[in-house]
Amino acid sequence: MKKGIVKRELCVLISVGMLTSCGKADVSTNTGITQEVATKEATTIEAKKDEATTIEAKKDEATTIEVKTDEAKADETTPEELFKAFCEGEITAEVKTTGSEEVTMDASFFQFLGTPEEEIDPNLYVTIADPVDLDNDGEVEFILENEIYGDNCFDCKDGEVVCFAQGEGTTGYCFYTNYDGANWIVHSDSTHEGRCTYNLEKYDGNLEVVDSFTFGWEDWDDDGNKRYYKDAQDITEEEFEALKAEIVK
Ligand SMILES: [Ca+2]
Repeated sequence: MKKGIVKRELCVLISVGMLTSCGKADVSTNTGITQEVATKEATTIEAKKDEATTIEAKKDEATTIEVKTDEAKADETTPEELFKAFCEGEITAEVKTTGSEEVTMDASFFQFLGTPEEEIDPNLYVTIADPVDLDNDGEVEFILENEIYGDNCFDCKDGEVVCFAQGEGTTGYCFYTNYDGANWIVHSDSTHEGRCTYNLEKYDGNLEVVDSFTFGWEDWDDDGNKRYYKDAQDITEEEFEALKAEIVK
């Protein structure tokens, strides 16, 4: 009997113990859930913070991209588009001079195709010639031809139009020629008494003159007794004629 009572008591104790332990388990589980929720919330807040930071970063990135797009637009304007914009008066051209002052050229100075015939001034009327790599850098330059002054030469790149050579009238008629494997800009004065000169300049892609020479003849007394020269050297008439034939084609 005693054993039976002991067993029952043990059973009760075990049951109570289980209940108690169960109760404890519930409490601890609830606490665990609460902690878990708190942790999750914290994680969510952290994630949202990260997200906000990411959005801010993306905004910055977008601004950077926008700025870069504007820059790219300027860079991506093709030489043809730049020259067209100049001819249509949308942008001005910088005139390359030997001085330090800034000189600009406005296409409204010129007369283009479509000018009424009665308004045409031969000093101002220009025609658009085929583009040529005038500075020997592999990219073409653009030319406006005038009957009296000769060529106006434009380099169009990096969002800018630069007029680097132009005619100065009959004492400096401007044209280009291919000589000795390169293109050269020529200024000539060949229609006056007493002298005839050809001044050649070879440009590089930075519009710097990398080579130049002058040749011609002088006859200041106009007595038919000409002195032929190339730079400081005297040359023969035949040498002059041969050189001229190579330059003026
Ligand atoms: Ca070129």
